[in-house]
Amino acid sequence: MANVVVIGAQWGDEGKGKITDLLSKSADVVVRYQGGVNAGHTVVVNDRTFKLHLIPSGILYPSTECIIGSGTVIDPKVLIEELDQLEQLQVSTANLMISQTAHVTMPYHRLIDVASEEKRGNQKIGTTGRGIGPTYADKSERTGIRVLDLMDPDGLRDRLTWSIEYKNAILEKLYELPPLDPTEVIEQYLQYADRLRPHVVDASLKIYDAIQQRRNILFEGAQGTLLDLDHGTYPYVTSSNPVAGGACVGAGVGPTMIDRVIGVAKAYTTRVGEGPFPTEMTDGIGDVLCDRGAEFGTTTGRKRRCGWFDATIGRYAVRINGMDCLAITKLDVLDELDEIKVCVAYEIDGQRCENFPNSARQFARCKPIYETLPGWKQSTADCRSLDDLPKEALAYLKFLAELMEVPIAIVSLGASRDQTIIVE
Ligand code: 2SA
Ligand code: MG
Repeated sequence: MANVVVIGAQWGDEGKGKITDLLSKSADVVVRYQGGVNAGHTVVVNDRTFKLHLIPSGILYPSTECIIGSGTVIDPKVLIEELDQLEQLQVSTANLMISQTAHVTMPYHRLIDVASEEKRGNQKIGTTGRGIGPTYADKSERTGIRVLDLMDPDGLRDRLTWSIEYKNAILEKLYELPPLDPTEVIEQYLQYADRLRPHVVDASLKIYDAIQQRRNILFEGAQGTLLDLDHGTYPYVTSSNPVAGGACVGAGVGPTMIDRVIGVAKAYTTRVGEGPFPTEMTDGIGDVLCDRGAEFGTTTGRKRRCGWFDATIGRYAVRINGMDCLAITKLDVLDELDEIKVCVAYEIDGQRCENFPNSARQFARCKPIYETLPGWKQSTADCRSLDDLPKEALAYLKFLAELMEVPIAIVSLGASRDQTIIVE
């Protein structure tokens, strides 16, 4: 297995949770390298559903170490709720480690996230409202609070007294919101610190040691390639780097230490939040996929926009991530369709365009060029090998692999661990 990065090849919610859960079995260490509680993974094990935002799903394997890396942003309140939830379900959290250089989401980050979205009017991003952008903005502005600051009560008091005063001015003057009480916030965060302290480590050192010991590391991306701050559909993106390269920065490892990149893509496309989406379906089929695929956000419960598979962004994701192979998820959601469309390229102003354009305005003008394949009109939920699949389903997968020039290594046909085909 070696050191593998798993990334989302679309706009997030590709089913990375299930794929990382499968791969976690052979991983000794699972590392989250970016994002925060905007992520949402649903993992089903023995009929028990786990909804995790920050803690890698690898925690469900007793001997797997899980690390929340430096490139993430941590909302301690939510993290503690997750720890409590797992402990109540008798899942040990002793193997969870938190990077001391990760940044901490503060109450003002959430307030500013929500309030600034309201001010944006038609420039709205459709964020999860979890304070992610403002936490990363403070990191870049060098006014952020890191986990190691949280662990130092005197330092924290000093830093927070200053930053709450600063943020209060913004809350009051820009957003007409009541100010936060610094003492209350400081006391609350000191309590969080005590609860999290046993988990705090020098994460990049832990990861390096594990690599030296030839242990298998799984780097788990959150969100997806098209939501990447640098390489996604800016400005309709998240504030971190979900792409495979983000694993190096966010975990603190050199590129020479990564062996493989696995992309995860849904057999169709979804997007939650604003921004252009060429293959979006505005007809009834979109609703069918939404229902069958239970396409609602794990974090916010928002209905996801549904569209046909877009091989143009797929090819882009293969390139940007240096993808070695692909996992296709939720193939079963297409089971009942008469025919299935695949976007093979775009048309802009009468010109065929094979590549994903960087400008969101130009992307919004892309019209998909479709090829239509026949559906298979039967259930694939119980298929366990490629040979079990109806020939139309197999042809569909083959077509995607050819268009994207990447082999398909895993096919997922439902939420449970066993509803999976591993391609030999
Ligand atoms: P943010 O909150 O600043 O990261 O939002 C910026 C954009 O990134 C999108 N985004 C996501 N898209 C899909 N899934 C995500 N995670 C949750 C889930 C989302 C949910 O697993 O379903 O529950 O709503 C995620 N996180 C961020 C977001 O929609 C904005 O377009
Ligand atoms: Mg998700």
